[in-house]
Amino acid sequence: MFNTTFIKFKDIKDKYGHLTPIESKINIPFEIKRVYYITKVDDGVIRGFHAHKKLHQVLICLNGSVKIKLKNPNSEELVELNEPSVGLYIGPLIWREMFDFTEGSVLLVLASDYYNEKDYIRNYDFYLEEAKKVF
Ligand code: T46
Repeated sequence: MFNTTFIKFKDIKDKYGHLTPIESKINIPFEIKRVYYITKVDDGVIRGFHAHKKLHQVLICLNGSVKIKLKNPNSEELVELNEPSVGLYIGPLIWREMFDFTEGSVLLVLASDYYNEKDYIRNYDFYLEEAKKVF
């Protein structure tokens, strides 16, 4: 889907375990200004239901798995993150819904900017209006 892609990071495995390095503007297509993570999501909870006007993000499921529904005005895709060496890039004007977090799952998010509620589009009809200008 336009404006989303998977990013494969290095998975350095030795007898001591696995290590995945991530470097701003090297493995991630933007400068990382913010990091947050989502944990302890109860069964049946669906998060998201928004798009961003300008924000770029990469989502990485460090433990367990989570499903993500991605939408633009023309198409819809369902992806699952379950591997700490795989990131999901989501660019501007992509609607997202995250669900089926498994017990103990940890969803790490790297973001291109500081938190700004004004960058969120939380109304789906307004989202469609804005996104149709671009897609
Ligand atoms: C996204 C998906 C993947 C902050 O105060 N600072 C922050 O940096 C963030 C991300 C959130 N918040 C506050 C805003 C809300 O009061 O934390 C609360 C929960 O945020 P929200 O309902 O937006 O969480 P999600 O899981 O629906 O969405 C989050 C991100 O907000 C969003 O940018 O793309 O994860």
